[in-house]
Amino acid sequence: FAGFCAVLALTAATTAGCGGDSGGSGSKSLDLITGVKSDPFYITMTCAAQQEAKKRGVKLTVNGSAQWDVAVQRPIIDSVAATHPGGLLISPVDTAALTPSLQQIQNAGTKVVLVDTEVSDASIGVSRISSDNEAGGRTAAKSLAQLMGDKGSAIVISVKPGVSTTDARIKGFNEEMKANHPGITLLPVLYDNDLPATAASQIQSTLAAHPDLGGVFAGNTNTAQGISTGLQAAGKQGKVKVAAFDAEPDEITALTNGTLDVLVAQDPGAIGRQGVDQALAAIDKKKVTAHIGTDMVAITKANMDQPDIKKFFYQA
Ligand code: T6T
Repeated sequence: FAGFCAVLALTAATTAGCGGDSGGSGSKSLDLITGVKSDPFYITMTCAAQQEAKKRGVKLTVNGSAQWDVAVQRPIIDSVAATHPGGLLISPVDTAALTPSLQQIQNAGTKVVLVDTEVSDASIGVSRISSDNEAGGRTAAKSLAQLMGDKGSAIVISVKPGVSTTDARIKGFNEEMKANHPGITLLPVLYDNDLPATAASQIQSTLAAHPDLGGVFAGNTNTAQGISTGLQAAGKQGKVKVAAFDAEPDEITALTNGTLDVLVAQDPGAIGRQGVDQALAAIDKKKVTAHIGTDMVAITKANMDQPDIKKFFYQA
C-alpha cells in the first residue's frame, strides 16, 4: 500500500498531481472536499479516490480546507454547490454547523457521501464511510493503560468539540478507562484546534501542573505531532506513554524513536475508494450501502516492520 501510494505520487507529479483533479471526463462529475488538504490522512484518502475515479473514467475535482475551520470549509461547499456536481464526497469539519449547506446541495440533486467525518443529521448523505472511531478510542485506552501499569494520571488532547470522529474516539477512550482501568485518573480533555504548537504547549503546561502524568491519548495527527515536540522539549519522551490516532510519516518516526508508543492507524485509502464507488452507485441508481466501516490497526515498535502493518502507513 505504501509502495502503491509512492508510485501514485510520482505519477501524479507528472500529471494533475495527487491532491489535484483526476484526469477523467464525462457527465458523472464528482467533487471531494476534505477536512484539511495538507493532512497526510486526507492526502492518502484523496490519492486513492483519484485513482479510483480514473479507473472508473469519471472526473474528480479535489478541494479541502486550509485549516480545521467551519468558516473556511463552508464557502468551499457553497462554491462547489454552484457547479452542480453529480456527487460530492465530503469530510465535514463539524457535526452541525455545515448541515444547512449540505442540505442545500443535496436538495439540488447532488449525491452526498460522507467520508471520514459526518454530520448528526441522518438525512444528509446516501452513504457514510469511516473507521469505527469509538472502537479505536477503546483500543487506545487499553494499550495506554497497559503501558502505564494501570496507574497514574492520563490526559486526552484532541482537535475541537463537535467533530464526529475525534468525539467518538474520546467517548470510546473514556468509557474503556472508566469501566476497566479505575487506577488511572483522567484529567479534563484539552482541545488544540488542530494546531501542533498549541498541543505542544498544552502538554508542557500539563506536565508542569501534574508531574505524575503517565499517559496521553492524542486524538489525531497534528495533536500527536505537537505532543511529540512538547514531550521532547520537556525531556519526557519515553517516560510519558503516548497512544495516538493515525500513522503519518512524523508519527512513524516518533514511534521509531520511542516518543510515541502506539498508533491507531486507519485506512484512508479505502475510505476514498469506497467514497467514489458509493457516489457513482447512487448516481447510477444502483445499490448503495448506507454505512461502511473501514479497517484499523494498532501499530507498535514491535510490529511496525511487518508488511501487513506497513500497508497502513499514510502518504505525505
Ligand atoms: O484522524 C484523521 C481523521 O480521521 C480525523 O477526522 C481528523 O484528523 C485526521 O485527519 C488526522 O489528522
